[in-house]
Amino acid sequence: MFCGTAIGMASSASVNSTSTIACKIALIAPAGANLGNPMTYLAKPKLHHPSLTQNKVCHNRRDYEGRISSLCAGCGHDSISAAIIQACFEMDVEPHRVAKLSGIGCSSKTPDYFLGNSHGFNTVHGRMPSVLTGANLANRGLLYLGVSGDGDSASIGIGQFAHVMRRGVNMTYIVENNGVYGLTKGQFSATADQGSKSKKGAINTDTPIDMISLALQMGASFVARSFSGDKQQLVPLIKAAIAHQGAAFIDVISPCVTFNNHPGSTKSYDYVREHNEAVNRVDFIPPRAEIVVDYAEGEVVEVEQHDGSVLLLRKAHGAHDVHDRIAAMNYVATHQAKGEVLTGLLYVDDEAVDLHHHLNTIDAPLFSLGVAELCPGPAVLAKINAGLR
Ligand SMILES: Cc1ncc(C[n+]2csc(CCOP(=O)(O)OP(=O)(O)O)c2C)c(N)n1
Ligand SMILES: [Mg+2]
Repeated sequence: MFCGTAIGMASSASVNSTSTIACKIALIAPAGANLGNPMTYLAKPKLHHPSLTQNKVCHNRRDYEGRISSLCAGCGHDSISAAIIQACFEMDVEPHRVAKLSGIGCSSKTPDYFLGNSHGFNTVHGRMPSVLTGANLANRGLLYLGVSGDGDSASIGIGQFAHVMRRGVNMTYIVENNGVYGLTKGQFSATADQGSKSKKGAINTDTPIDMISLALQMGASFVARSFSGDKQQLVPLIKAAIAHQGAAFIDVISPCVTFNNHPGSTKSYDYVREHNEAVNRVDFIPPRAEIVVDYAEGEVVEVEQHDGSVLLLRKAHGAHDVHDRIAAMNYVATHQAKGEVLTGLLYVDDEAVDLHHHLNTIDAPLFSLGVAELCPGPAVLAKINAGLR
């Protein structure tokens, strides 16, 4: 079902072709490249410094990279890719155990720029959640990473977004939120704040959709917001979301340097830096690792997840309880009314169960089942039919 590269991104041109494009591509191909399948992208050299450290599954950080990004220099989405790479390297994730899925948009292109050795599926615009749900039901043995944009998830894909959250699909769902349709030249998206200005000066009159509030309302069991420019906050949040056994959602404000990084935008680097209200800082402690705390007790809350991992929350504001869904919704709404961007872990249900639990599905991935398990025989079938008469 999956292939190592996202569908639609690999070139199918032939080197035997006399076309100028193919010849040019062949000229820039690195030594050792497979010239039977010339590339329309720049390949990263495979070489890396010998002193690069390896993690517990014998990979160095570069093994978690993908192709060279074709996004604009300074794009927040590239920082999110770097955070995903760091989180997966530090968590000793085996790349072949990850399935990364996306929709359409600059944000949805990014799975090509990280985890090049993982499974990838670039779906139709806004339809990633249903493909992810199907893949997850077929094979629960993989780690599912859904990557999407505010247009992909809050406009065309909003129905799919709502249902994947309420079903509790075990996944990490990241929205790279820039408030615009970056790929199609900067139209306001549904997350653009009312009254915010486009690059050309138009004012957005529509009420915004807040993805965090929607995810909380729809039943997501891990909800966080972060900023692409704050790796210190984002990396542990991604790790915690990956370890979470349920629907984990992270809304990452990710400025679009080309279409939405001007005064009047509420998704620009300057605006988010000035209005970032971090509710807590998360330290992620993997299962069985020793917990070492170097700050005052009382400011720290421990949250143990199903897999034994522990989240140490250093609270910036004593009042917020991350286990209280309703309080989180109020907290987000109150800060939003003040024009502040609330970041950090906002809600977690450490007892969360996922869609497989609700449906009581078999533990084994479907591909591993043989005829005996899939076809119980005529006697069982007759009994089922009799029960329906
Ligand atoms: C069915 C369909 N409708 C519209 C489009 C045009 N389109 C391509 S990307 C996009 C919006 C992407 O916005 P977002 O998800 O925010 O991604 P960004 O580029 O901002 O990262 C649109 C409307 C499309 N590709 N397919
Ligand atoms: Mg966008």
